[in-house]
Order: sequence, then C-alpha cells, then structure tokens
Amino acid sequence: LDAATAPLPSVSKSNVGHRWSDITSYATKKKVQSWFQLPNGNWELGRIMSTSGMESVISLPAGKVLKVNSDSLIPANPDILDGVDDLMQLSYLNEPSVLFNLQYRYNQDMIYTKAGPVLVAINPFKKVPLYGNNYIEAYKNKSIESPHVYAIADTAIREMTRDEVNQSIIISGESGAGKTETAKIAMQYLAVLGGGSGIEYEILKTNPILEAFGNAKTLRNDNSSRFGKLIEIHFSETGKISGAKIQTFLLEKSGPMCRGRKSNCYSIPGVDDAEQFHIVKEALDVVHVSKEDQESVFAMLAVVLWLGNVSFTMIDNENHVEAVEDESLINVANLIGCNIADLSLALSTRKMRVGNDNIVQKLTLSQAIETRDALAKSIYACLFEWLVEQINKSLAVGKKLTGRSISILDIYGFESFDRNSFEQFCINYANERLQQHFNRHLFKLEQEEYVQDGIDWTKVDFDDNQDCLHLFEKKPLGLLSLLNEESTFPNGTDYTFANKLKQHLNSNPCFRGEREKAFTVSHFAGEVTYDTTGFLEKNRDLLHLDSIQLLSSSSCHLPQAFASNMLNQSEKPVVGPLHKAGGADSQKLSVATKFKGQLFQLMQRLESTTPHFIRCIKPNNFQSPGSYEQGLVLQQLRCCGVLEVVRISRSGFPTRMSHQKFASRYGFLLVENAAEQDPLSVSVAILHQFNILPEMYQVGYTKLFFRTGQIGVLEDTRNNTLHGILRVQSCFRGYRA
Ligand code: AOV
Ligand code: MG
Repeated sequence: LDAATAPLPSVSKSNVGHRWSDITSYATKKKVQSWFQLPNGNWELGRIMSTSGMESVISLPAGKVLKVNSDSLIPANPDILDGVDDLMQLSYLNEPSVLFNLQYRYNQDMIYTKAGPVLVAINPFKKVPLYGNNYIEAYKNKSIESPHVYAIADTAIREMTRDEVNQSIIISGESGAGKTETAKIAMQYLAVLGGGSGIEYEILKTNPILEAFGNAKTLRNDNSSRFGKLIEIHFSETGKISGAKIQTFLLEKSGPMCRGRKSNCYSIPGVDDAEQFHIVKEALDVVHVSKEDQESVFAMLAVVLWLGNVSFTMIDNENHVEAVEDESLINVANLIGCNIADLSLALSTRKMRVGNDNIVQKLTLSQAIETRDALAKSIYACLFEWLVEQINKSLAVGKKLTGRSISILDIYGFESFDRNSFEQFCINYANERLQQHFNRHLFKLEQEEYVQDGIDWTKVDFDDNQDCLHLFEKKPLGLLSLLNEESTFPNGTDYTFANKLKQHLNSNPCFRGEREKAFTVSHFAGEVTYDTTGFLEKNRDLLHLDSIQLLSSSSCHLPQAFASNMLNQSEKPVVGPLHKAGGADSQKLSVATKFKGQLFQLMQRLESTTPHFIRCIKPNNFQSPGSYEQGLVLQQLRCCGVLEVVRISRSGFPTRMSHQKFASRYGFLLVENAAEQDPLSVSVAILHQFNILPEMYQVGYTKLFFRTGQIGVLEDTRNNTLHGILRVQSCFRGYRA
C-alpha cells in the first residue's frame, strides 16, 4: 500500500504523461512495466528490475537485460487496460501507450478506437467483417457498443432528432487513410436508418459518379479524391431522408487529367474498367442524367483526351506555331461542335487590343501548349461542376429541404511532399481552418461536462492555431493577399512574389523565407516548405476569351453551358473579343480568393452544426493489410492532433467513474468497514485513505473526476492486494493439507 500513498507527480498542462523519474520510488517497489525505445525508433515493453540513481535495469521480452537511463523509460499501463476502446481510459497517456493500444486492437481487426470525443479509424486495407445490415441493426439497437463509424452516425441521427440541430460528421486524415471509404460507410448507415423514400438509393449512387470523374490514382492512393466534398443529407420530421445537396471544393484538375492523359498508367490491379464504366452509367441513370446528356459527357471527356494529342508546327523563325490538322484536331472540333479553322485559331493566336487598335497575336509553342492545356482543364472542371449540378437537381427534386440535416465532410488531409506547390498550399490552408474548428469545439465540449456535473473548473485556455491562420488571411499583408496582389501585376512573377513574402512576413513566427523562390509555413501539423513556381499562373487560372468564345460558338449544349458558366465566374464579365495588352483576360476571381470564399462558407455551415469527428490513419505506405508502422502512425497522430485532444482533455479530469462503480471497485481496500455507507461516502473514504491529493480529483454530482494516472495507482494497489489475498489463501490451503 505504501506504493499507492507515495507522493504523486504534479500534473502540469504541458505534461505529456509521467516521466519515469517522477515516480521512481513507486517504480522500484513494484516491477511495473515500462516502455523502452529501441534504436530503430520502435517501442518495446520491458519490466524494470531495479533502479539506482539515474540508472535502471530493465528486462525486455526476448530475455535481454539492459541498463538504461531512467529518464528514457516511459511508464506503461496495467494489463487490464490493454486494448481499451477509448484512449481516455489509459492511466498513463503517452505516445508508446497510445501506439500500443491502437496496434493491439488493429491486430484483432478492431480498427476503430475512441480518443475521447474523436473516433480514430485505422485503414485495414482489406475487407473487415464489421459492416452490413446485421451490424447496422446492432448499432441501431445499441446491442454493440464498440467504437464504429455506425455509432458516430447513430449518435448524429439521435442528436439531430433530440435537439433539432443540424449535425456534421467531419472526416480527416492523410491521403489514402480511408476518408472516402469512411464517408461511404457513414452514408450507408444513414441510408438504412433514413431509407424508405427511395432517395437514399440516389444518394449512394453519387459516390461512383463523383469518384469516376474526380478521383485519380496517385502515388499514395489508387483511388485518391482530388476534390473536397460536403454532402448534406436532409431528413423529414419522421426521420426519413428527404433530399440531399453536394458541395465540392477545389478540384485539382491537372491531377486527374494528367493522369488520364500522360501517365501511361492504364490499369490498376483488381479494377475492371468495363465493369466500373457500366456502374457509372447506371448511376448516371439513377440520378436522372438523360442518355443524351450522358453521350455529351463522354464526348467532353474525349475532347479532354484528344486535346492532349493536338500538336503544333513552327510557321516562322520567331517560334510562332499553328495547330497540326490531324485526327486529334479534327476529332476535338467535331466533338465540341465547332469549325476546325476556329479551333485552330483559338489554339494558336490571341486577339489583343493595343491602344485603339485590334491586333491578332500569333502564339509561340509554349504559349500554344499553355492555351491548349488551359482549355482542356477548364472543360474538365466545367464538366465536373455540371455533373454535381445535375446530381443536386435530382436529389432535391420537388423536395423541400427541412433544416434537419447531417452533413458529411470528406476533405483532403494535410499534405507534405518533397515538393509542395499551390495545391498543397490551398489544401493545407483549408486544414488549418478545419483544425481550428476541431480545437475550439472539442475544448468547449470537454469543459461543458465539468460544468454540468458541478465541479470546480477554471477555464483552461487553449493555445490555438490562430497565428498561422493570420499568416494566411491577414489583409493586406498576409499570404493570400500578397499572392492576389502579385497575381494582378502584369509583371509579377513567382520570383517577385517570393521576394514580397520575405520582405513583409519574415517577422511572423509562422513564416520563414527560404532560398530561391521557396518559403516555409509552420502549420499546426508541422512545417511545410512551398516552392512558389507556378503559384501566380495557377492562382490566376486564366482561360483566354478566345477559348471561351470558341465554346460558345459550339452547336452542342454542354460546351455552350460551359462557356456561359466561365463567363459568369468572372467578377466583371468582359464583353467583346478584346484583351488588354499583356494577355490578361476578364477580371476573374483568383483561385485563392474563390477557395477562401468557399472555405468561409463551409466553416459557417459547420459552425451551425453539432460536429462529430473521425480521424483516419494510414498504418503503412504500401496499401497493404496487416502492417502497422509505429513511426508512421505516430506521425499522423501528432499531425492531426489526436494526442493533443486527449492531452487537452487530460489537463482536466479525463477519468470519470460513477460514485457507485468507484465504491464497489475499491471499497474492499478500506481499512475501516464501510459496507453500510452510501457510495459517495465510501468513495470519499477511499480517497482519504489513499491520500489522493485534493487537486488530483473532483467530486461531481454523479461522478468522480480524476487526473491522469490516478486510477492506475489505485488499480495497481487493488491488483496487488487481490494477489496477496490469493497467495495467503493458497498458503493457507497448503498448511491445511
Ligand atoms: P482517402 O479518401 O483518405 O484518400 P480512401 O478512402 O480512398 O482514402 O481509402 C484508400 C483505400 O483504402 C480504399 O480504396 C480501400 O482499398 C482501403 N480502405 C479504406 N478504408 C477501408 C475500410 N474501412 N475497409 C476496407 N478497406 C478500406 V485521398 O482521397 O487520396 O486523401 O485525396
Ligand atoms: Mg478520398
């Protein structure tokens, strides 16, 4: 018992968990397990044999005995906590304990674990027997309680019905971590529980369509989403799905297109293209895209592909070119429904106004290629938007949206590659915003529970990522403003942009100028270095009016619709064929501005919902089942702030036990018989007997709230006492025999 009454380490806000040296006296008396980090970075569970001064002797599983610095040891949890389904239940919260707990579960196909209010999902990269109607039924009836996407979706439905507040399920994680699959699993649950009107079937069918047009194979994921998606599913008062609305964000158009056109990758093992094509066509039927429109859709895809084959020949010695009139050019013209000559001109010349004169400028090879690719990208982006619009029309037909909705957000996670460009810049900015939402919300919720149970609670402020957001959003001297400003300068280049950033932002702690044209941002999830090459061009995303006019001259309705869509996106549509010298076109909103606008709108919508967070984790980089790389998992847990959340929660009183449960579990340890007393009195007597310091716990109306590690100490004492009793009993039996 003396171990349990030994002085306990103080818990500071920043305390990651207990360092071994804090509880040396406890450690030496009990051969408690501890984590030891091997040279390869992995953690192994050892048992401490002895400790003297700063040195400890530990024995590792393979029979190895090591003398190590005591400070390098991190306490492990008692065995009863192996594989707990909520990380909050760990007495010692530290990285190895969390990693071990998740791995322990993962090895048994328990891929879901709670981290306090957050669901952690580890990608199994294989079919796991956790889904389907039987499971859905079981979660609905609450006959299964283990963490699951279904359980999250169920809570969302219940809270929506109970509180009449819109809900959101926010899914994040790295590329390939399983966000899109998780979103589909959540949709499946909602479709079954809210099914009946038939619209649920349409909603499920939007997935193959959006994936076919908006996903691409990348190095990290064979089926990587190149857009962010929010699907808002509406329910009627009787709990039936009444309609839905999809909003997409920032389609990375060069991605899927280049992969389709130039990747030389035409097949993926296990994927039958013909079958997938059939599924997509069926899905288009379901969401009421007519056969005729479907033909047009595939024609537009063919345009994008054929455009990639259009080539140019030199026509003078100033590098000017004209398009080669071959099969590709003819096919593009036919499919768009325009003249071959018009197409040829649109690709190789540009109409300009210089002073009062209208002139036609011939394009150089690189300008022509740029124009051709810009046209292909715009057609592709318009096609995607058009499809989303058709889907939305179908999902909302004749149905009044009720205001009772569950939104599912499937967005790209933080990306940090060897080379990071404009796309990563936007994606990471979006994640920074989402992270802020995450922090603020979880922190608030946590504190509300304390208030509800009436415990003393001084509000803890959380050091959020506002500084980094400021770096992006501040006007006029923030990353986005400076980018937009430079994009409007005719003489602005990536180089001048990078220099401006360094000039104005170097004093910002989240910013660091790098050599050449690069800069580094300290994101919530870590530092990312961006290469500004192509930033201005991608931000301007200009499509020359010649191309837009070409499309509007088309005899087919899709290209015409695209052209008017492109003109509508301009802030001040420029009428007439003429351009300012320098080649700038209509005053189009920059990509960054548009993206920021969408993001603000998204945040506003999420802000009015009760959020449920799911963090997806990728256990290895090979998309292979059964392999769990501790380092990789740890990096993601750190990145997406899972440990942070548990840690924040633990700076409060993360362990909760009802008076009743506490009294019955530890009451027998009392020296004085307390059998007659009520649970609260028994609980208080236990706390006193074990000298649990007043700052280590709080007594609420219904529960006891404990700081990190408190239950672990009591639990060990309980186990040792039970062990002692057993030993005495067996000795006694031996004596009698
Ligand atoms: P992502 O959405 O997070 O990546 P996906 O949801 O596309 O990742 O998952 C990648 C792959 O992992 C899927 O194609 C499945 O093969 C597998 N997978 C994921 N979750 C499960 C699951 N619960 N059960 C079985 N297999 C699963 V990206 O879109 O690239 O960020 O932009
Ligand atoms: Mg995805």
